[in-house]
Amino acid sequence: MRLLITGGMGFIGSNFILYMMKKYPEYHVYNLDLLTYAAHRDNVSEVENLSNYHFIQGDILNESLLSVIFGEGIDAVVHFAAESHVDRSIEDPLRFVRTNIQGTNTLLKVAMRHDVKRFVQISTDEVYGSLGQMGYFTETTSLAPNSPYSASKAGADMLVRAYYHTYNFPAMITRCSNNYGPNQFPEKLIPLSILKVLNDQRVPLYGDGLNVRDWLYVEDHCNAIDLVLHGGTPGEVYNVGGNNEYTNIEIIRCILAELGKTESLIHYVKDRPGHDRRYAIDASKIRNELGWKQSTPFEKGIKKTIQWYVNHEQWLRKIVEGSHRGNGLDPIGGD
Ligand code: NAD
Ligand code: TDX
Repeated sequence: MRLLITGGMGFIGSNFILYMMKKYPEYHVYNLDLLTYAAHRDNVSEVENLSNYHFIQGDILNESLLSVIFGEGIDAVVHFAAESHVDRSIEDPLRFVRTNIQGTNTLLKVAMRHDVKRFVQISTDEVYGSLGQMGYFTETTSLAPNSPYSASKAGADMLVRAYYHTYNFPAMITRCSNNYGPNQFPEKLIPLSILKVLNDQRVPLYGDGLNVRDWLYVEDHCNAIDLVLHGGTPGEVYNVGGNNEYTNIEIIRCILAELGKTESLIHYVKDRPGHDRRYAIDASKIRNELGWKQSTPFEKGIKKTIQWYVNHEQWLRKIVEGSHRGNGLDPIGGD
């Protein structure tokens, strides 16, 4: 199998590469990543010298570069590359339209031209909008995105759907809840809070701190993607979620307690505009049809995650210094 992974230097993509190369040592993995601010070269250092790992620095919008990569005989694509942070999307929606919508279309177009056999679009529960206190998102819940980020992901999902229906292109979509674990860029709630607390700085808590997210350990997400890649049905959507609903203040309190710090570090700040109140996923379809199950309880996953950041001070320092994307790169094909 020759597998193209886009966005493999980011958080989930890098965890997926490590997971796949361990589980399927015979696969050839091609990692196409633009190396934006969210990428970290150390994320895949474990595999970078393997002869079946190939890194290409480049843009998913670069059609000629994509043609060269697909010309290598790519069988399947797992598409992670995206602008992924809601707060940044509020500042600069167009960047999200460009990467997430236009980029996905370019990738689909070239993948189809090269007769790719499987395509997995990594989407998000945020495309469904916001829940009240009750209920869960299912695969048939209407899309109602509320941020420029989730709108751009919904746009990409609609293109994937259209390529399946119009051209019979064998694409599938996964929609996952909030991930946490190693390699997550410290702009997202959990790594940001860990970083702040480790430095005795205050943690910004938006609004009343009672918004709810459904947290999933990243390795459990990787396992779900693996199942969809190999056993999913083209044209189908699969929700993936942890059944780990916590308010944001509960998450921050947990991190403070684990690191032995007091609640004086909690800093209530102005709410995020359009802030979704609650996300919660019904994952019964992927459990029943593909046999997926979550294996990391939140209590265990959060401890492992905090310990990872404590042990990877160098990884964090590179981000602070701005050297995390590496130096002296030799981009292939330009972008
Ligand atoms: P991330 O921001 O950590 O990583 C994104 C990666 O994509 C980076 O390495 C970046 O350099 C790369 N990239 C960005 N623009 C690119 C372009 N034009 N061409 C090539 N590469 C480009 O993101 P993440 O948190 O790992 O999320 C990965 C995917 O999973 C995204 O599609 C996101 O929408 C989705 N998702 C994330 C979560 C979550 O909790 N983080 C939950 C559900 C779904
Ligand atoms: O400093 C903060 N303070 C705070 O209270 C930050 C960064 C966030 N928050 C709140 C906002 C959310 O209610 O914490 C919650 C989680 O925020 P994020 O980590 O920014 O994640 P979220 O907006 O829920 O989106 C994430 O999950 C779905 C990812 O960033 C998306 O890529 C994914 O699709």
